[in-house]
Amino acid sequence: MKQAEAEGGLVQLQLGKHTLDLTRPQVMGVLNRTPDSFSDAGQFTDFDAARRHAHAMVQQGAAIIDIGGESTRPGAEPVSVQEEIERVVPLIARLAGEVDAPISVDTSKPDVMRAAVRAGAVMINDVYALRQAGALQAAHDCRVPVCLMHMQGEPRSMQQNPHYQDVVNEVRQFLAGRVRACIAAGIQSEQILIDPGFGFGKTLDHNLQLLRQLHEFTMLGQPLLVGLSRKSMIGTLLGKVPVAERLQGSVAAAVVAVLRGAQLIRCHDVAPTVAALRVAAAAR
Ligand code: 7PM
Repeated sequence: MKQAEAEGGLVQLQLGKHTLDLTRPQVMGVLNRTPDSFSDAGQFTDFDAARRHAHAMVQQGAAIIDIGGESTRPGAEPVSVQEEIERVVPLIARLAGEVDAPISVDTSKPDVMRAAVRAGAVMINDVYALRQAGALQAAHDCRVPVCLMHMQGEPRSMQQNPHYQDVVNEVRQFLAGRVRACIAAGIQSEQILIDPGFGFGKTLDHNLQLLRQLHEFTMLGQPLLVGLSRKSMIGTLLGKVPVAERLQGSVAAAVVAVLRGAQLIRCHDVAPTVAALRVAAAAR
C-alpha cells in the first residue's frame, strides 16, 4: 500500500480505461455546451468549436473534460431533459471516440446521466449531489465515479440570501450525509468525490471560510474536487472585474486549494492552471 493510501486518501481514480494519479493535482477542463443556434451551419460551427476546445484542453494537460448542457449560473432557468440530452450526448459520443481523456457529464438529471454514460461519459458531476428523484439509482446503475457538490437552495435563487451558522461544518455534514446515501444506494466508496461548491448559495465570506479551511474536507476520505475558476468571488476580490479579467485570481485560488488538500481543480483556463499546479505540487 502506498503512503497516501495508508493515510486514508485514495491515490488513484479509475475513469473508464483511464487511471488518474491523485497523488498530484489534476485538472478538469470545463466545456459548456451553449444553446444551439437556429441554422444548421450554426449548429455545425458550434459543435465543431466545442470539439476543438476539448482537444485543446487535453493538449494543455486536462485530465478530464467536463461537459454540461444546463447553465447552473445564479438566476438561470432550467432546461428540459430532451434539450439537455440534445446538447451533450452527440458531443460526448463524438469526443469519447476521438479524445484521449475521460469525459465527465455535468448534470443533475437521471435520464441525462444514463444517456451520457451510454454515449461514453465515465464520470457524473452533479451540483445537486444526486438529490433529484431517481439520480442515486441512475448513478448506481451507471457504475461510474460521481462528484457530489454542495449547494444551498437551487440555482434560480441560491444567491438571494445564503445563510449558515457555521458554513464549514454544515457543508461538511451535508457532504458526509450524501456520501452515506451513495454508499447505501450501492455506489462504491472509491467512486465518490466531494466538492464544497464554491459560489453555490454562498456569500464571499462563506466562500473564503471554505477556502481557508479546505483541509477540513480531506478528513472525509474522498477525493476533493473544487471549482473556483472565473467565479464571482474572484471578481469581487479583484474589485468587481468582469469574467475576462479573472484569470490570475483564478489560478491563485487553484494553487491555494491544492496546497490545502484539493486533488482536482475544475477550471476553464487549462494551460495556466496546469503550469501553476505543477509548481505548487513540487513545493508541497
Ligand atoms: C455561470 C456561473 C456558469 C457559474 C457556470 C457556473 C462547479 C460545477 C459549476 C463547481 C462542480 C462554473 C459554474 N461549478 N461542478 N459546475 N464544482 N463539481 O463556474 O464548482 O462553471 S457551474
